[in-house]
Amino acid sequence: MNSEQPEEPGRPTPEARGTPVGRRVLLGTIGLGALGVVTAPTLQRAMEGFLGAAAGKDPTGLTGLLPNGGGFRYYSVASSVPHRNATNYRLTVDGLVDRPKTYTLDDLRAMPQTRLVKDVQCVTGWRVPGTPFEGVRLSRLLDAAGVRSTAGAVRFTCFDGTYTESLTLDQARRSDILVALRMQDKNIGHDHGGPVRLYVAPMYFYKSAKWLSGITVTEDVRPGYWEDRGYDVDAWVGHSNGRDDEPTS
Ligand SMILES: Nc1nc2c(c(=O)[nH]1)N[C@H]1C(S)=C(S)[C@@H](COP(=O)(O)O)O[C@H]1N2
Ligand SMILES: [Mo]
Repeated sequence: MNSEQPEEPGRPTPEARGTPVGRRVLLGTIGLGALGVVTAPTLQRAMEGFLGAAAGKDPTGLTGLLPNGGGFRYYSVASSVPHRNATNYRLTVDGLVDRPKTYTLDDLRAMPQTRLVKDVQCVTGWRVPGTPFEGVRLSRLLDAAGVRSTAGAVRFTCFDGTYTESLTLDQARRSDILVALRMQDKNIGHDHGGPVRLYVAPMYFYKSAKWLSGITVTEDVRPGYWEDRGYDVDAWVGHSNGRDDEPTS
């Protein structure tokens, strides 16, 4: 069942603007990759399908009230993701840098950690208030690598083999963007993208790539996974993807 409910909407704009583009059409556009939720709670999805049908979309945040393990939905566009731990996790920083480097989990843990507590907001409407994230500032890793003057963007790759994200270099240097090791004051577990995920605090949660394995400094922004499917590259909460509501924090 629930075949009309993609894990993420394929293209936000038509729905956000009320154009009657059917989800079946969107699913056809997205293809099989988007269907691969690994351990999504079936009941939750069924209820979301029900509520989604009743509420149209989910501007009310009704589905956010469903029991789903701390308010988070589990999202993965890959059907299976290998597990990585302190022994075999690696993060590579390369591209237009003077000093490419590969970090182990212990390397990252040994660096100064920054803790931020803000609302998490998915572009589909669900929100988890006051969620702590902790990790190494992305800007610190970029500085350590020595970004070249020709660089203009940063591209992120993931060990799920599928998901990608990107930021402009100016965005990437913000102090509220972390290479996160902890979430909700625990080491990030596999389902939430552990052991290391990106955390882009000021943007919708799809920017926060899970299972982060590569940071490549590039000349230009290349749209990421969801951005190839219609979402904004500059995903500022409240100011993008056809939404004009303000974030609560
Ligand atoms: N590698 C990877 N990162 C990803 C995604 C994904 O499918 N794969 N989904 C994104 C989306 S749309 C959201 S809302 C969040 C969900 O994070 P969570 O599973 O920890 O709730 O991860 C983002 N990062
Ligand atoms: Mo999302």
